[in-house]
Amino acid sequence: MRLNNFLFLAYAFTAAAISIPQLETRKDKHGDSKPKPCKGNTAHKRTKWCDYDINTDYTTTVPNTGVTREYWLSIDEMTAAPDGISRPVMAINGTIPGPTIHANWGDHVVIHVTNHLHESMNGTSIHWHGIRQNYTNQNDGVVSITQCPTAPGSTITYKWRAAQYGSSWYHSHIGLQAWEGVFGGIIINGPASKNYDVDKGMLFLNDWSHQTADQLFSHAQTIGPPTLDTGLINGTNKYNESGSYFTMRANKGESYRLRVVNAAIDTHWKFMIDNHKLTVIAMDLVPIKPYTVEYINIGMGQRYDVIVTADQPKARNHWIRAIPQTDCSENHNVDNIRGILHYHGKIGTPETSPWLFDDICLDESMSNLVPVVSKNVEEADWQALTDVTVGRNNKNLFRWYLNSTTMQVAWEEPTLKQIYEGTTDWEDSSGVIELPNADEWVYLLINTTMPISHPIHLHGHDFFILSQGIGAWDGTTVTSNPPRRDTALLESTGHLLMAWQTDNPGAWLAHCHIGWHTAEGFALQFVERYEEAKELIDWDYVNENCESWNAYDGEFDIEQDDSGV
Ligand SMILES: *[C@@H]1O[C@H](CO)[C@@H](O)[C@H](O)[C@H]1NC(C)=O
Ligand SMILES: *[C@@H]1O[C@H](CO)[C@@H](O)[C@H](O)[C@H]1NC(C)=O
Ligand SMILES: *[C@@H]1O[C@H](CO)[C@@H](O)[C@H](O)[C@H]1NC(C)=O
Ligand SMILES: *[C@@H]1O[C@H](CO)[C@@H](O)[C@H](O)[C@H]1NC(C)=O
Ligand SMILES: *[C@@H]1O[C@H](CO)[C@@H](O)[C@H](O)[C@H]1NC(C)=O
Ligand SMILES: *[C@@H]1O[C@H](CO)[C@@H](O)[C@H](O)[C@H]1NC(C)=O
Ligand SMILES: *[C@@H]1O[C@H](CO)[C@@H](O)[C@H](O)[C@H]1NC(C)=O
Ligand SMILES: [Cu+2]
Repeated sequence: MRLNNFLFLAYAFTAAAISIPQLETRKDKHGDSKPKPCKGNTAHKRTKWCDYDINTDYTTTVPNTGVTREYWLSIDEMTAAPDGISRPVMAINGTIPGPTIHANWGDHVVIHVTNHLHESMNGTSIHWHGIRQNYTNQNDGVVSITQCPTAPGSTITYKWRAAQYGSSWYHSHIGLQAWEGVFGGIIINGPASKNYDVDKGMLFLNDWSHQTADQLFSHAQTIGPPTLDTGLINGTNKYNESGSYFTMRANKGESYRLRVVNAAIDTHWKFMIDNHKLTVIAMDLVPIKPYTVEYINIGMGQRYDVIVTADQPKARNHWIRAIPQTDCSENHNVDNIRGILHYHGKIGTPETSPWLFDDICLDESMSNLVPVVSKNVEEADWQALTDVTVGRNNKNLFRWYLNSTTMQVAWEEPTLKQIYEGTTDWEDSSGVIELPNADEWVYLLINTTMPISHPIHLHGHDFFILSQGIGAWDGTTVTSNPPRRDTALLESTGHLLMAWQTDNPGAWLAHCHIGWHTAEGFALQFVERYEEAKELIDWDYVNENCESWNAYDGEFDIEQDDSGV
């Protein structure tokens, strides 16, 4: 339901802002600027970090910086033309990608998010993707799970500790809002597993259409995933003769760190720079032993930190390419999602050729992804399997099923509210799996006979990948320092065996990161250590946000037309 501008503006002035809980630690006066690296961390010694280094076990040790970094973000509606073609977007502080959140390993981070989506009357929430939220589940930012939507005119404050380090991103976790432009980078400075000269920051790969994701949802639900128009590299690209390419300057001999994020709604990318190899130093928020490749495979929600060295003797301009893999989704502009790496500031049109590749949707090979901080997996204390299928619901709309459940949860009844109120008999459609015992090893096997791949993302944990591939699981597992991360691909007609420990009380979503699929119910939630999760809830925080949403919803009768997450 929509109202005209005048009416909702009048409402906005009456809506009470959420009160902001007191900060526990001192504020850094330079909270908005980039933090300085810790002692000893230089271009020639990136493994070092004050008294810590790349071998420090960050899952048990966190530097006590005593610093709180505070940010204010505003979610707005606007018209933008990232590829030269105008369309309505939603953006954070007027930019796509939004502002980067910077912190040092060990800092506390406080972020105030204000919803200005008055015209669309969209609620909002921001999820800090990959941030472990150790004992801080209510800051995970997922509607229907950890919070109600934050209403237009309201502000919500998230607080978490940067207990890991590396590259991540934040994005809206309601409806398809993330793919209308509501996302940005997170950089947590810490040690690195290889030296580089210059940190070039985030590099976002997005797919993009000239219609909004919300306009395309009906196609996705009734016919299937729509063919998207094009893609963006760090928020820009050329389309026909309009727009402009992303460009990156290099000085000969220097090396650069890029923090690559796949922020697409439905595109698996190969990312490459012609003539330049990439040295991969981290997957998601996990530093790995460096390995060098011609291109990387990057699934939705995943991040890779790569180092590229300007080592080419002759040509000055080289194409940077994000190539949609048509093996798993279609795009009208497969060959022209590009940027330019140029030496010494002279930008020309590159005449370079791509590295050879097969068009296929796979993760990086498990054997290359070796965490620096080595960890082994013990035998399962609890295990389950679920198969993945698609079908149509009673409205004839596509829904995804894990076993026979498609998630259907309500924005205004988040799991944390239900836990606080003592609910134990969960609806089947809530997809709740309870994990009541502390520090147990949980194994989850997800498999599918369908020829469609799905990037699986787990909140609240980095999980271990015990087995992954095309075809059924053959019963073998890698338990000695397997890859661990927060997002991994369930490959087409394949399986993914994940493992983690129940070391973090809360309600944690696990879902496919294809935007359409999340909205179509491809999700489960783990209620981990119910009693302790309940103790951790700051009821005033959860409840005030819900009350302001309920008041808004009561007035405007906002419709929810998706899974709720
Ligand atoms: C996670 O939180 C628990 C409970 O506060 C604490 O004991 C543990 O040290 C924390 N872990 C990390 C890595 O911060
Ligand atoms: C975002 O915009 C708000 C005002 O709308 C401003 O106060 C804040 O500093 C901006 N945040 C960043 C990170 O630029
Ligand atoms: C946001 O607004 C758009 C445009 O009106 C609508 O299609 C979409 O369903 C809304 N999303 C949410 C999460 O309310
Ligand atoms: C990409 O955009 C972000 C946000 O504007 C910026 O901080 C970053 O430096 C850009 N990345 C590169 C590689 O230029
Ligand atoms: C881009 O160019 C193609 C081919 O000339 C044309 O069919 C299409 O309408 C153009 N698209 C836009 C959005 O201008
Ligand atoms: C899915 O169904 C299988 C076979 O019936 C069952 O063993 C398994 O426990 C179910 N998985 C979940 C997560 O409920
Ligand atoms: C999933 O794996 C289990 C255990 O290997 C097997 O019994 C089941 O048939 C598989 N299901 C699918 C859909 O592949
Ligand atoms: Cu999926």
